[in-house]
Amino acid sequence: MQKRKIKLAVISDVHLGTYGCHAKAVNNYLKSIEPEILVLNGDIIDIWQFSKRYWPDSHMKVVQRIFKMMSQGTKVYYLTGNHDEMLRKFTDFRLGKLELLDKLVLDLDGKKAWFFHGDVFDITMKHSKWLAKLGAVGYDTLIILNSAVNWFSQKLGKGKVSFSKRIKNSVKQAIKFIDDFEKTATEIALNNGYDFVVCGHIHQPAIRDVFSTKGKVMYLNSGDWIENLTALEYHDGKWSLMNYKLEFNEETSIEDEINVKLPNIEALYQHIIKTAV
Ligand SMILES: [Mn+2]
Repeated sequence: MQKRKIKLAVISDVHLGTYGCHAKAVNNYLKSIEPEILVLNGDIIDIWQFSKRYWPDSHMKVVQRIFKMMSQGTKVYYLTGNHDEMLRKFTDFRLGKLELLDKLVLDLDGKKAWFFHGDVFDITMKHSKWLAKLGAVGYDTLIILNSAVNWFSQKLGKGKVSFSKRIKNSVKQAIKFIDDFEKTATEIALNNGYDFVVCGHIHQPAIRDVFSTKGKVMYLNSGDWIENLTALEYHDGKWSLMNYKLEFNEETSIEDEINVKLPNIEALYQHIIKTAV
């Protein structure tokens, strides 16, 4: 199988470092593409649940794969989510082809695309829907507000406000949450004149046109790599949803292995001694 050259790929909610993560599938998918731009739209490494005890080779390979893609020319934007919010301290960090941000606006063939994870809506939807609706409140303000609410919530011993926790409560609640999420995202996007709004967070892959009196916006969600195994792709002026379960099978193979073996300690020692002279 040949690698596909595409303009842009978006993945989110990989949750590396958790048992639910389908890291091998992520690897297979990333191996199959050669994008100019890769957007990692939040919750890539699950730092909330991260433990030193669970970090298999397949998870390490995803990280190495992304670095390999960068070395081959792919520009990578890592947009932080709630499960990797610790990285928000380093927002605007840049290293070679890697950029760490909490939102991204790209010009795609003359159209404005707005990318962000989406957890900032958790609070606004629950506590003050009007706040998000105002649209006047900047995205950065929402992030600060979110961290503040989570901080208080933890101090009160209630834990963080988590979508996955809520979805377990009831299906009806989950459907309402997804609906509210999509409405909030599209309303703000319309108010700001974006053509595309691209989120993750709710683990619900989607590509849909939304119309209102203010105009039209396309709502996109890259889904997740826990259950749906999906990604968004943009190429030749068109968006598409990649569904791993439909497009890959056991026979799909792309030759491009990465070896995660670390050098043995003796070899490493010799190397350090040698270069020191
Ligand atoms: Mn999330």
